[in-house]
Amino acid sequence: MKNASSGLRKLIALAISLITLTLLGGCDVNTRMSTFDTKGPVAETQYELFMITVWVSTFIFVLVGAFYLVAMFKFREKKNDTRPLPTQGHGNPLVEIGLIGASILLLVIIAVPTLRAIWYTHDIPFSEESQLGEWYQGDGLAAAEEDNVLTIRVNGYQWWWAFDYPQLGISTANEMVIPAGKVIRLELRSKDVIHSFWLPRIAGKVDLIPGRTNQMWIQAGDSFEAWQEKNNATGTDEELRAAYAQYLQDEIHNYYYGQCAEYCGDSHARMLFRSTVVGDDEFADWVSDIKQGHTTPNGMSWDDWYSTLNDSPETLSDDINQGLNLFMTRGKCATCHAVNGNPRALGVAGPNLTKVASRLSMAAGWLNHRAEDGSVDEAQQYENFFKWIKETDVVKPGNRMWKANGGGIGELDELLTDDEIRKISLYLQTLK
Ligand code: HEC
Ligand SMILES: [Cu+2]
Repeated sequence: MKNASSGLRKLIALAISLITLTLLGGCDVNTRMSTFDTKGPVAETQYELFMITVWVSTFIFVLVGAFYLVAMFKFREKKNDTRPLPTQGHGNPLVEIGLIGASILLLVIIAVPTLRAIWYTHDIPFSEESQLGEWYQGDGLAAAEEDNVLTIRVNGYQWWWAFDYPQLGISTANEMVIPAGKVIRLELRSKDVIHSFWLPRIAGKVDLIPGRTNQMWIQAGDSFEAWQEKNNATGTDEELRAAYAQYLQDEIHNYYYGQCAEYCGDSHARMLFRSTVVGDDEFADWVSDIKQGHTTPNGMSWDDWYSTLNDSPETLSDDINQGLNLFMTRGKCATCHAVNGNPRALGVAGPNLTKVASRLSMAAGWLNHRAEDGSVDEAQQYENFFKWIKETDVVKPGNRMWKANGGGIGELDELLTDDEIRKISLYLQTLK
């Protein structure tokens, strides 16, 4: 009986070890949201701090484990053991004070770099190269802002993100476009409950708290100086600049994955976001595209389009014009969504849809239509738009497009036919 149960116990222990090993095999440090594969000084500082803590903890673990094992083997009861209990070393002042001292020392070893990292990631470093006047060649920059770094206001909503660029007069949603290698200041606010901004490979995490403005800074990739130092780069200034530009191009320009990291209600797990890191010129082009917004599908002025809609709507009979019509009228879309250029689409309760068709995901990163080569998969995008409008509550339970305080599209089933949803989706696909 005794033998059978100890055999069973061994079997269970073996099974647990095997399952654990198999599960650990699933851990991959090179995933798209890995904190081990850092791309910038903030995430790197946080990674280094993490590793210090890991080493200190490992040291304690090994030491305590070793004492434990020695005690276990040396003093274990043997067959026909007649030895008395070993002497009990309870309350030895030397040992106790020594252990307290050692604990304090280890905590200090962790505390000093922790405090340094907190200050470092909070205070925006001075960087001449990052001043807007130095690198931003696009439009809309006030002279007073030339000495400042780019500021982005991150607004958390249940369950999506608005990114405002106040110095440039633009807003976007869910996909934050930023220039590579520049220090950027983030102002973090929430419109409802507490959220948390986490862009693992670049920086994380700072909470967005209602009624409060938090601040952090990020930088995708190293600064020129830091890059030079790390690579011991030598050469003429021109060569160095070219090599640095190449580094940004090859290693930093990319599409990064982020996530709300503070439980915030029904669809918290579906509150993702993305960040596209681009070069200075591409960034300036993007800003001017957003500023300019969209024209009417048939190239009329917006005033003409609206008077045609009034006087002879039958002339706006193709799918795209009808899609726009539905977007502005029965679909109620423009009450919550803004589309730059369109003077009557000014809603603010939902994401700004300017250039929404150029984004590689939608519904705060939950529906993906990024093809493998990094371009928009248009067939998938159409499907995503359609599904989102048709059954937004299924895609993201509880979301505020479906269930607003009055005015949501929850009853849309009766309002729009599948054919009308098709037209709206086709119209949305023109917003690129
Ligand atoms: C009551 C306000 C409201 C109305 C009306 C509304 N929306 Fe939305 N919409 C939202 C909100 C809020 C979100 C963000 C939902 C989320 O991701 O949690 C959203 C998200 C979207 C998105 C995804 C945008 C992105 O960047 O991920 C699209 C596209 C969209 N809506 C299209 C429409 C269309 C088309 C209509 C009309 C049929 C419409 N919306 C009507 C509030 C609204
Ligand atoms: Cu959230």
